[in-house]
Amino acid sequence: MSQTSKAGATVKDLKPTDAIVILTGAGISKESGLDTFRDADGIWSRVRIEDVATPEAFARDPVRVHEFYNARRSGMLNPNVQPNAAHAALARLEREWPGPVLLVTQNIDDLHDRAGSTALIHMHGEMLKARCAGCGGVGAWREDITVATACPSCGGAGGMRPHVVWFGEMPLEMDRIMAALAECALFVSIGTSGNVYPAAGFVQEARYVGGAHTVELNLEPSAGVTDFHEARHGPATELVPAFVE
Ligand code: BV8
Repeated sequence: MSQTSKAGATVKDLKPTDAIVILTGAGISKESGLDTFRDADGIWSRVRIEDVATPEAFARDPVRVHEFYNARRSGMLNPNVQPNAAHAALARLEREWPGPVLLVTQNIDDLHDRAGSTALIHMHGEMLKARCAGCGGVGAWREDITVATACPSCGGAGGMRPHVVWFGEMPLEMDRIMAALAECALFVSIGTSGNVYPAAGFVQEARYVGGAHTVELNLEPSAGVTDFHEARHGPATELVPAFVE
């Protein structure tokens, strides 16, 4: 990434020691074949959050919640689902930018990991990990989970769940994220509709606490587009490599 990005003067001149924080959402994985949530054909057009993505739903109907996540997990494991040019560009930025780069994703897929990003926080958890409600053990997980699945750590059955953050649950590593937002010089939000908090509030934290220059790269204006210094709209596989160059 040059001293000023492709956008030239509109993007603050960054010093090589400057820190960059990037937030991604479901839109960055769309061109890899994974559904978003709030687009017309999105996940929440087919199921209600209250039925499949809250602790109350899991307590009420664990079979239905397991079916929902088992279907999404097998979709993510489809060999046709591969990291795209936007994931690759962000991994390249981490390798090539001399200052700190932190990638915070709302996504529970492993496409950033497979693209090579390592300074990476999955704030809403990871689909390819499972957690035991009994002992709290977390481990890699690629098979279906059912109410009969026993925990590989404690042997208890019935408590295994996807290691994802449901609505009403605290996102992961929030202290580390807030500290990074308060220190960054550039905040870039990619492929998110800006509807889910606390992630949707990160731009304000970066801009007004961190003094960062803030950029939205999204297919269309997000709910928080007016919070950004600048916004570019189009597919992530075009916008992100151009921005990172
Ligand atoms: C919490 C994991 C507190 C599971 C998910 C104010 C402050 C704090 C909380 C709240 C608040 N107001 C309301 C809340 C509660 C709630 C919330 O935000 N509700 C919303 C609906 C109003 N928030 C929470 O519950 C959070 N927890 O606050 O805890 C707390 C405090 C103390 C103690 C305990 C708890 C937890 C939220 C996390 C929920 N889990 N997912 C799963 O994935 O199944 S959220 C879910 O939404 C996904 O993680 C997803 O990533 C996330 C955000 O969606 P997006 O990624 O933005 O996807 P979306 O479809 O919406 O948009 C896609 C965008 O991409 C679109 O703009 C589209 O135009 C664009 N696009 C499409 N194609 C492309 C593209 N862009 C570029 N290129 C393309 N090709």
